[in-house]
Amino acid sequence: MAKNILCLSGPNLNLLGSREPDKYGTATLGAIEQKLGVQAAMAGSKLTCFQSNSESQLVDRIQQAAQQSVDFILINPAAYTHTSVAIRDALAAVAIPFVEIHLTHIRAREPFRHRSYFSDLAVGVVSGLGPQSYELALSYALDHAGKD
Ligand code: CA2
Repeated sequence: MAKNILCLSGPNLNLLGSREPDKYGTATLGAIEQKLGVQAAMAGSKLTCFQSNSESQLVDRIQQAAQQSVDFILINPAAYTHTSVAIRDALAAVAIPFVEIHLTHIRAREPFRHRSYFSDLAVGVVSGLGPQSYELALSYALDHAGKD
């Protein structure tokens, strides 16, 4: 069955590939998303990607997902991981299963990055594997979305 998957990326991830490559790698978000698009298409599914620096836009996009029959969400909330009750509440409200993604290993970084407002609601968390964190999360979604 074709699956409808939404991939959300939070603040500053639009800078990927252009700043701090030692920490966040050299791949641009566009390149990561393009690869994910191919992976989804090869599985006969639809992937829509959205990045925003704005908390309210991410909340709005999650609310829209419920009207658009999105089966599964992949989300790298970026810095909002550690602060956003609003995005957490939106994900809880729409009740669409999601995987939390991080390029870096947040538990191995500064203590303020150890707390996530999302992990306990997520189906799972993929952290620390660079762009492969996105690919592995998508692979899970393609296998499990819509199955309950
Ligand atoms: O490891 C991740 O994916 C993070 O979600 C990335 C966030 C960070 O706040 C989280 O703790 C972990 C930061 C995204 C900023 O991305 C940049 C990319 C290139 C240059 C500067 C920032």
